[in-house]
Amino acid sequence: MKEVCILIPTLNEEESIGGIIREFKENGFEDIFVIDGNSTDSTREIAKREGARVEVQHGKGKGTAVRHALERIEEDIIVIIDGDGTYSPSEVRTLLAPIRNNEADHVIGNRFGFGGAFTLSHRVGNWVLNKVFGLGYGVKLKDILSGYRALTKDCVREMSLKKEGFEIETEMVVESVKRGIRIKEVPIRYEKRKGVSKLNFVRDGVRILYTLYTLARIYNPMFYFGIIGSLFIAVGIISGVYVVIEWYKGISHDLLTVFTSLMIISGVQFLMFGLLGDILVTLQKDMIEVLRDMIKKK
Ligand SMILES: Nc1nc2c(ncn2[C@@H]2O[C@H](COP(=O)(O)OP(=O)(O)OP(=O)(O)O)[C@@H](O)[C@H]2O)c(=O)[nH]1
Ligand SMILES: [Mg+2]
Repeated sequence: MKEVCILIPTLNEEESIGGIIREFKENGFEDIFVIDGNSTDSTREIAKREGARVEVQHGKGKGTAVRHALERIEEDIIVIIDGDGTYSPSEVRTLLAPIRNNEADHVIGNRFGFGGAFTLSHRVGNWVLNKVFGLGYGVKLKDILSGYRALTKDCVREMSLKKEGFEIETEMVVESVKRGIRIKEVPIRYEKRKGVSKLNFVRDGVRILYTLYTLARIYNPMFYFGIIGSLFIAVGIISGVYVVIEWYKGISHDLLTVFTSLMIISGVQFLMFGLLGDILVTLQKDMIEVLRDMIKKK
């Protein structure tokens, strides 16, 4: 199947990479591209021996590696799969089906579909990040961070990807939503990883959360400014309640009263900024629709 390229980012995955490549080949997928992050074990040697095209990435991080590889792939469909043995190559047709049936351009393997080998912290962390995504972008998905997905080359070309680390999946999903690319989730199995994890639960979790937040600035200004505004107002309410309680006891806090007013006024201003941003975004979307219609009519 020449029109599909299987892309595998790897960093010290000698325990699993050979088996993954073999299984894809057994399923009829010959075009396999391993993008390696300067592994110090025998990942690259094994991948070459099994007949994959192997390149060493520029720079550092999974995101940098994936972006580097995407620029080099010419095939119409790209399947991205982690090289740690957690995903099953035999399920690749499940991911390709919605693209082939013209139902979607970006298919995500949903690890929660069949339960999945998650630790409690990873399950909770993923749940929180998927919920924040739903709130910020208005699209309900169950597994935005999955390491097994299929995309058309056309939709990859439309995306503007910049992230260097584990935020790359988040950026791909956000870019898809922003550009109206059709996303579909399909249930897949998820096994326990072989080898050592490269993910730092807290550091990478915070980075992904921050990415979700910052990328919403232009797409959903009310979400972006609303969070800051609500925080200001919450602090203002807490200090305000304290000031009033103390005032009833006969103690007045002048400075804290000024601080409370400032917090509430600033909070309301942030909310208004969000509202204004929302109006601008809506107007811009309407304008784009009108321009699209005009181009179609010509
Ligand atoms: N090329 C490249 N690949 C990387 C890099 N960091 C991680 N990877 C690969 O990206 C895939 C996902 O990394 P994992 O460590 O499994 O991260 P994860 O799946 O989010 O976390 P776990 O649930 O602990 O497995 C694996 O195939 C890694 O080898 C990197 O800097 N460069
Ligand atoms: Mg993994």
